[in-house]
Amino acid sequence: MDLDAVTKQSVLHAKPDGLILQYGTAGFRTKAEHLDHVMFRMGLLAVLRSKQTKSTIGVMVTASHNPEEDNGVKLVDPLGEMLAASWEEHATCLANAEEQHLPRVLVDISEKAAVDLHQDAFVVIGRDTRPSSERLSQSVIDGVTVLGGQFYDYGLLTTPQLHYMVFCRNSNGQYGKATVEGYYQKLSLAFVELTKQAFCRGDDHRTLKVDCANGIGALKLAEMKHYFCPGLSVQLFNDGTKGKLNHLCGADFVKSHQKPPQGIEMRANERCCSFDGDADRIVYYYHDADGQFHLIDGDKIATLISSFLKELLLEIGDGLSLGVVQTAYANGSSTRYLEEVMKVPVYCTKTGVKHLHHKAQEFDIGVYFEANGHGTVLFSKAAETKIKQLAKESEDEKKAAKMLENIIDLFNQTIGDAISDMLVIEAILALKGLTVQQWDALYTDLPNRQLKVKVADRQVISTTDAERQVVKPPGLQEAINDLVKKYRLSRAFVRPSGTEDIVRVYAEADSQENTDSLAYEVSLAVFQLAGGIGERPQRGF
Ligand code: NG1
Ligand code: ZN
Repeated sequence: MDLDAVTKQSVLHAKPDGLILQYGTAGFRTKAEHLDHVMFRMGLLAVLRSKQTKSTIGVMVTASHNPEEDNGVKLVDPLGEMLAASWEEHATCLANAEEQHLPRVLVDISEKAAVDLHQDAFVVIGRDTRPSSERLSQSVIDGVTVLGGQFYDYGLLTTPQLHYMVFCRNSNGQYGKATVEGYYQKLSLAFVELTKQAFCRGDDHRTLKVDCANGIGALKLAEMKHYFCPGLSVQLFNDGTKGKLNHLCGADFVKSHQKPPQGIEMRANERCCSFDGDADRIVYYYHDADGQFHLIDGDKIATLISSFLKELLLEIGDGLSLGVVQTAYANGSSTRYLEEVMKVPVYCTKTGVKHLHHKAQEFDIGVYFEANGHGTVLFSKAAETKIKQLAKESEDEKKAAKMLENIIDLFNQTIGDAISDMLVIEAILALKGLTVQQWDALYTDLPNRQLKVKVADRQVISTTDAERQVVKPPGLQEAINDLVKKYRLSRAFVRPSGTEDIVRVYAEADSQENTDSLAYEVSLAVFQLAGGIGERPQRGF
């Protein structure tokens, strides 16, 4: 390591005094103007991680569903997975080191992680469409080059595409070709194969309206959509030509406000979906004939997908295990439906896809989705081999096994991917001949509400039991228990956000009115018992 060169370059990417940032559930995320030094340093860290793992490492510059003025960065590990937990700590140390300590921290990390400094390093970089992203990804490149790493800059990519590229490069092309064209081809080939039967039945031409959050998803879908024709035609809205990224549109807006995005024309019973700003989340929705809005979130997506997979597994009768992984934000009705009606085992983990991802890896086939629409399906290597080598005795078995093979190719096995999830959902709806209303009618969501409370220090709250119970500050859980008891079918929990400086409150109950009251009362309890600041929570939204 040429530490003198690092020191010299680092001055050009100086850390603002006193700024402390944490590598959280989604990497570093804050206002773009505070991130230049973090980007440079993540370039340095990616080189060390690459040397240590002797693999290609990814760096993605994005702040996903956050406002356009924000930005963020996360590292992608060799198998296209989130960065290992021990390296999150290294990332935090490196990002917060004062200028003069930077060389020492780099040496420390190299020693602690037993990095072979003679090893070559290769880093691939992707970025979203934020105005700040291009400059910030250049700072990543400065970090990579000053430590002698090689790099390839993919430029504009969705987050899942970058994960895909990393995995392709580290699997010698076995997972696919590490190009955007390779990604399009892999997914669309699997989609066309999977839907052949549905579309040759002459079913009506299918149209889907997609709100792209004015983000990268629009550019990539526009390039890709001709591959789906004639089976599926997608119409893009909020494609970034006019509106602002994630502003009054996108998956996060639709999910949290439970209303349609601006900028999309919806007719009664038309199937619509929204991506988030980096295209790793998707939610569906429609207006019924009475003009009522219906949201189909990650929980209902997981239900549709797992029920289809369960049918295929029954057909091939092979005893592969299937499990669904959710978080505490999953609607109570979805958990009940999965467990009691579908008889599928359901597990709850802490918020953040890395937790869901790890749990899902325990099954032959692990379906994981956050309620906000981030998720995918993981097939273990053993399951994949079994499906491919199965002695197929009947035509039906053959058909089911072939479909499973296509589904394996269609799902991004590295991380939730709005494009690949959309294609799987569209394929299932077409094959099953399901309308969006029929899908929605699988179960009825319990009314729910999410609120945010500002407190002086959100870390005063600590939780257990997959974030469903508060252990600190004293008295808060008891207060929540008492409030929950006042309502029917009710549930509530609070947790400090990993991405914003707030505490999140979630409530569910038998009616929207009761849910809103419960959410308000719990917010007030947080405000009073956990050091609320600013305006007190108000009733009514
Ligand atoms: P936080 O801010 O920790 O709640 C949010 C989402 C997560 C996850 C991350 C990463 C909710 C309630 N939380 O985390 O599910 O997606 O952002 O983007 O949706
Ligand atoms: Zn995202």
